[in-house]
Amino acid sequence: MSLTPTKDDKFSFGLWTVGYNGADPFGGPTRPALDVVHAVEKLAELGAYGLTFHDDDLFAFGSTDAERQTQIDRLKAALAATGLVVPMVTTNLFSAPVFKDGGFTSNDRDVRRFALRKVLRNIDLAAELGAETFVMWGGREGAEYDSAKDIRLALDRYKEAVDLLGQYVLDKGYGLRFALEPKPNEPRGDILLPTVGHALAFINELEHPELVGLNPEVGHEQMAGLNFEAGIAQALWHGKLFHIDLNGQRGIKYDQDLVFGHGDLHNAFALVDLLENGGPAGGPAYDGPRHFDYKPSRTEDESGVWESAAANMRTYLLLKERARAFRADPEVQEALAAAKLGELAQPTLGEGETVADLLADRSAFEDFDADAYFGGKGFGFVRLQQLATEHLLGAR
Ligand code: 3MF
Ligand code: MG
Ligand code: MG
Repeated sequence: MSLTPTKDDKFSFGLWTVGYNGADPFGGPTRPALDVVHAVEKLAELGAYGLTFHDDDLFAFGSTDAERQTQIDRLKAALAATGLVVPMVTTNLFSAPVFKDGGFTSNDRDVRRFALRKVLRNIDLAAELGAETFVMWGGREGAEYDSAKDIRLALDRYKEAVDLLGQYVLDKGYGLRFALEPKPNEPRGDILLPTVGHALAFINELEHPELVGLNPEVGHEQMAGLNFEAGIAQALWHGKLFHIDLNGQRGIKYDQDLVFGHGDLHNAFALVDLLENGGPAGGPAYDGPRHFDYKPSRTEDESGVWESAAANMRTYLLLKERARAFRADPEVQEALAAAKLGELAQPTLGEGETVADLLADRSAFEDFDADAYFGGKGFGFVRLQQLATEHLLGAR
C-alpha cells in the first residue's frame, strides 16, 4: 500500500488550519498570513484533494463586495489550475465582536438576523463552488453563566435557524447537506449541542432531519473524555456521518488541534479501521472527505506548516495500512471469533420467537448456568487489544 497521498484518498484541509498564524490567548502571531493561492498550490502538491474554508478565511469580515469577489476569483483560478475541489464550506459566526453572544442563538435578535443573512450569502457561495456539505460549528452559541441563557429558548432559535436554512437550500435546489459540529466548550464556557449525542437528538426535532447530519471532531469529543471512535460508530449507525474533522488531542484539557494521531493513537487506529474496514460488507464505512482540522503548532515556521500537513495524511495512511494488516492476521481473526464479536450480529431472539417462547425456554433462565461466569468464560478482550497494539507498533 502506498504511503504517498493521492486525490483518491480524499484528504482535505481547512484554509484556517494551514493558515493558522500561531495567535493564542496568551500571545500574538508567530507566522505571517498565508495566501489562499499559495495554500491551494502547496496542498495540491502534497496530494490533498480538497480545500475547505470559512467565509472570513477567504475575505476578511466586512470586506466590500469587490474585495470579496476578487478573493473568490483568485480561489477559483487556483482550483482550476491545480484540480483541487471545495467539498465543504462553513461560515464564521464566532470571530467578529458582533457574535460575542453567538449568531443563531444570541440573546440580541438583530444579531440573529444578521447571522442568518451572513450564512445565506455563504450558502450561495458554497453551492456556486460545488460543495456538498455545509458545516455549522456554533462555537459562540452558548454561555458562561447558567442565568445568562435560557437553553430551551436558545434551542428554539437554533432550530428556527437550521429549519430556515434547510428550506432555503430546498427552494434553491442546491445539492447541499448540513453537518452540525458538536463541541463541549471553548470558546464559550459551555456550548450548545456539546456532543455527538446531543446533536443527534437535536436533529430529530428539525423540519428536514434528512438534510442535517454531523461533522464530529476527534478533539471535541476527547476534550469531554468521550470515545471518539465509539461516537463515530453511533453517528454511522444513525446514517448521520456527513463529514469528519480529524486531529489529535491529549486528554481533557484545552482544545489542542494536534496532527491526527498525535493524541490518542489507539483510538485513531480504531477510527481508521472503522472508517476503512467497518462497512457492512467489510469495505469502507464512510466515503466522504478525510478532513483535517488541526493547527500547525505555533513553534513552527512555514516549512513546519507543510510538514505537519503532510504528517496528517501520512499518519492516516500508515494507520490504514496497519488496520489492513490487523484484519488480515489469522490470529486476529481467531481472537475476534473467540471474543464472540460475530455473535453480537445474531439477534437475541430466534426468528419468530416471541416473549412467551422466551419465558418458556428453561435453558435461557432456570437451567442457565450464570455461575459459570465467575472465574470462567473470559472474553479475551485484552489479548485482542494486545494484538491491535502489536500491529500498531509494527511488531506483526
Ligand atoms: C473549532 C472548530 C472549527 C470548526 C469550523 C467548521 C474553526 O474547534 O473545530 O474550526 O471545525 O468552524 O468546520
Ligand atoms: Mg476544533
Ligand atoms: Mg472542527
